[in-house]
Amino acid sequence: INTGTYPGRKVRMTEITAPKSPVTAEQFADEIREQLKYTQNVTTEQATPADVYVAASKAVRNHLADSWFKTQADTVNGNTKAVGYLSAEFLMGKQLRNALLNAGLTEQFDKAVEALGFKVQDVVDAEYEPGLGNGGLGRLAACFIDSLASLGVPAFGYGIQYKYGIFKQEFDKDGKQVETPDYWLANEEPWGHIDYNRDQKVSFGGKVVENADGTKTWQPAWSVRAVPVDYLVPGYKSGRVNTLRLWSAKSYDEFDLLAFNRSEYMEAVTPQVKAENISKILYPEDSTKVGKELRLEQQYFFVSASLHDAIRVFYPGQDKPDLTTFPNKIVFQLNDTHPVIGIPELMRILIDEYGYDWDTAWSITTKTFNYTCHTLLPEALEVWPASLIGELLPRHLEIIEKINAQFEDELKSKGVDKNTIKDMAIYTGDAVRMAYLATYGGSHVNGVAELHSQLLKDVTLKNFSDVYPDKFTNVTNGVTPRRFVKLANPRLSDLITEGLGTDKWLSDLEMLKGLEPLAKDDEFVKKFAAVKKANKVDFAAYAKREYGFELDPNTMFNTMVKRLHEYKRQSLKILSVISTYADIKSGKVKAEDVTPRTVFFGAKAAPGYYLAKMTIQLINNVSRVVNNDPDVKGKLAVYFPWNYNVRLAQHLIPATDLDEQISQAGKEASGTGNMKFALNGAMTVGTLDGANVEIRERVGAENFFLFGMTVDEVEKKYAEGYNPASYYEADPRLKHAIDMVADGTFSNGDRNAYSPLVADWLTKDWFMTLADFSAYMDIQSEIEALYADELEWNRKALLNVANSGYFSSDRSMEDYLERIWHTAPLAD
Ligand code: F58
Repeated sequence: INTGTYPGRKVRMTEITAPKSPVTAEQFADEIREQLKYTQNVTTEQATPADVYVAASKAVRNHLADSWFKTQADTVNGNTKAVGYLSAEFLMGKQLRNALLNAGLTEQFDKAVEALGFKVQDVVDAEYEPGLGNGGLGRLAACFIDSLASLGVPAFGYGIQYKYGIFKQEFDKDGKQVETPDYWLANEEPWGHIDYNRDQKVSFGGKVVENADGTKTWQPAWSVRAVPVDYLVPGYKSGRVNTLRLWSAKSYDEFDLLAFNRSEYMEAVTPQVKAENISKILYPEDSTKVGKELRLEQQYFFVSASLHDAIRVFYPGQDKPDLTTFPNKIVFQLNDTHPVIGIPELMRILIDEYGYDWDTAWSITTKTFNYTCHTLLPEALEVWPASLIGELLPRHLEIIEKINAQFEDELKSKGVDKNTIKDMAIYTGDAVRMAYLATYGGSHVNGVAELHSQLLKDVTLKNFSDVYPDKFTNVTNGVTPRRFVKLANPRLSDLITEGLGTDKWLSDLEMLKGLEPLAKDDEFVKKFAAVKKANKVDFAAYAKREYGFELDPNTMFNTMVKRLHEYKRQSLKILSVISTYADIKSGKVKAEDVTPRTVFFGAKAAPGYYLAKMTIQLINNVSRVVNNDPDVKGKLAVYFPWNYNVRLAQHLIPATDLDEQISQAGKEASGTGNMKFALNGAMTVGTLDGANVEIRERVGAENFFLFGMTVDEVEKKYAEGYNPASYYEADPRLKHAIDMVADGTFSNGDRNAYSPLVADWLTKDWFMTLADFSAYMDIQSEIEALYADELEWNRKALLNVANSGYFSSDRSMEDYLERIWHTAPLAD
């Protein structure tokens, strides 16, 4: 039942109706047989687990079809505004288990597969994980569309179906990262439906001509065909199924006949190659600026197709729709700066394609868009050379210039001084600042955690916040409890349900608070401890099977998983591991005083990011040396499972005792791994950065291992002039650890192997790893003392679970609904 509050905090459906158990296991087995026979064209006897995977997936998809059609019809015909989530990345993870859960078919599937003579695990393993995102930003988009569907909010995710996702990571014999292409579509992919009949044309290049009546006509030089591939996004027990529409680029001209006739085969296929290149590859987050033209083409490609698609959906068959109502039909969220070209594109559509005047178009556009910023690093805010935009999108550059002129006038009329106006320019004459365009061109701007949003207002976008204070708001990130608790951690889910006496917490995660009294119940805490232990044993088996690792589940599992970046400070962790290794080996710490630990790293480095790749190499070689040293056996081990992805996260997070969130304060916008670990009963060692601040506030300072400088202390140190070498000299543990990296201990005696890394630490260390090292080492004794008391450790870990309900992406969505989108779930 939709509470109908508009706008409202309490938007969650009060009564959640589970889909009636739609089929029995026997019927579901028949449906799989049917799919095998008629769409896979194999008999059950001939079928492989991969065939069964495809057949079962299609059968599940069929179960969702009616709800999908109904949701679409209600979305278009109802009077509830929809949400369009524009994102260059959706890091979905595997689909089958999630779809089964939300379709209420999990048990039927398990039984049916066995009845057909297959192992469930083999069938589930046949799914290849789509990696259409780099990290946190892309995974967040996936959590958000899951939550929107689960809340019953009508929504479209719009993005790109890259042919190659994030690269596959391997390590060579020297421990270096090697990237290989991720061709995830090599086998049949049953989830995406390619809809050739709902295509859009997207054009590029050419010139703009002025007509006699003063209007402008863009005469593009070339076009590509954007074909949608639709993914169903089923809500959990909401009866709603939304759409994720990922665009694939196709050529209009299969090949150039003239060229082909001249037997110039390569030239003949050039147009096709050029067009299809657009959706060929996901950009790996990169510090270098290569291939930027293609990136802008990608951005415009999916945004233009999506805006036209929304008009098609909401004004079906209308040649002259009244687009002044567009912002009442759909509100678009710009997931970082990547889709910001949508602002001038909507202006162009309204003015050039539908004949609106500038002011009307501007009023529609600003009401339609909102912008989420995900970073604090100035270099990550996109700035496009005006020449590039001019070449690729000449009409858009004109529109951007005009937006900028209007903006300057507005600032002048508000009394903003000349220099500030210059600093705030959207268009500098040479470049276009996409974050500024988004801030001016949309209704709201938000950061992704309290601290981040505050820093956006105080630093990154200060001038804008001074002039438009009401635009700025915060929405703290969240994660979906369906994938990251229910699916990833079935044992903990069962225990939570037992403790609360209901499983309703899966759609109302604040209910976890009800576990708090149970933290006083030693018997319950012991059950909680047993869950963690069983998860660790499971992970050991998984790691053996997938990676050949020999793990000891009786050691503390200590994990640091995230993209490799200097600001995240994997260096701090590895230097501490080296220091501990040296202490155990030298006998400085007595063997009986050592808390046995297994340290896990998971991280991909951007292919062009030199120091990040060198850090990976160092970690791998520390792992090699430590794991082969009999002096530390049973006390310390280091593992770096390659190719960290959603699947590995789902296995490793539930098995982790201690999570590392150790970025330099003021650099991690939010983090979402931190939330997943807390929800799965890990303790966190972390700095006051991003959402760590809010996690600590909620779980209690006494249940969080805080260390390191604050944002203010960091700023002060930058201002004073930071000298990392002084920390190296002052702390003998640090000196010794760095010396070991420099003296060849982890490079078979080669003293040059890591010299760029060592030189950076000693002379630059921009993210102040060395300055926080002592505090980080000092907190380890606190961590180890608590870990020695198993019951107390688990009590605190349980309190982390009980108090992390706020970090559900359902709550994030409610905050967006209330503060930014001003819409609500569909009525039943
Ligand atoms: C991440 N950004 C933030 N960017 O770093 C993290 O703190 C936050 O929790 C998360 O967003 C969700 O808000 C992030 O993942 C990217 O991956 C970009 C992708 C495109 C290229 C530049 C990096």
